[in-house]
Amino acid sequence: MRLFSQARNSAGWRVRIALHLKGLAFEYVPVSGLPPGTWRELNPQGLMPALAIGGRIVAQSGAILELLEELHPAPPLLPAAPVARAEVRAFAQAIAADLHPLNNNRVRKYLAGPLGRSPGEIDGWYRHWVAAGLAPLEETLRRSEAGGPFCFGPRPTLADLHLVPQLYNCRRFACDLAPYPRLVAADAACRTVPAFLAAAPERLPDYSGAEPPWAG
Ligand SMILES: N[C@@H](CCC(=O)N[C@@H](CS)C(=O)NCC(=O)O)C(=O)O
Repeated sequence: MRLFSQARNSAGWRVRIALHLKGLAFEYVPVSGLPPGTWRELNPQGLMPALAIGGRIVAQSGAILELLEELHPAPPLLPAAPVARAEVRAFAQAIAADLHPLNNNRVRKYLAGPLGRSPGEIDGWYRHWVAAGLAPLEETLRRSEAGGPFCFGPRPTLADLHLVPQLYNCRRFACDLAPYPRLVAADAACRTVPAFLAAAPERLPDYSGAEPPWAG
């Protein structure tokens, strides 16, 4: 398998964690190192990540994560009980489908470029959507009977795979995470897991160390 991505690509980071948790060998291919035009040729969706597997290319981190779970069910990224599985998926999708798309790079570039918004306005946009996204997730975990130390119980799930890159991004943009102690605690628990540490951006050849390392 080859994973096409970038060091700080949040969606690709989710997949890297899953690959490491499941102990799967893969080649990491930084998209920035590909010859011009190659990336769109390989992946018509044009966003990162994409996984090359069996001579085909799979886009979308959610699709890749499901594929990995189907091909390599152990260790599982979801709990066993159907409703508990749905709760974990709901948490992950709130980040992947609702929060992350509003704050990713191409949206911020469009706000800055064609829409001519100032850095302060774009920071305000970012923080508005982070607060709108994270507050319900904090409340979800506060109410959950699954407990910690991870989002949903004693083992990392898809929820943690989505949370870690999202909080990293929030810290990059100096968001106040104090209102989300349960989310911050789950992120801290992930830093004790070798697979999460192995998947950290600073472990990758295309990382340029502007921020403090995640795996520290
Ligand atoms: N829904 C997609 C999101 C992918 C996505 O937004 N990737 C961003 C980086 S996290 C990207 O490729 N950005 C490059 C660009 O906007 O040109 C997924 O989960 O894979």
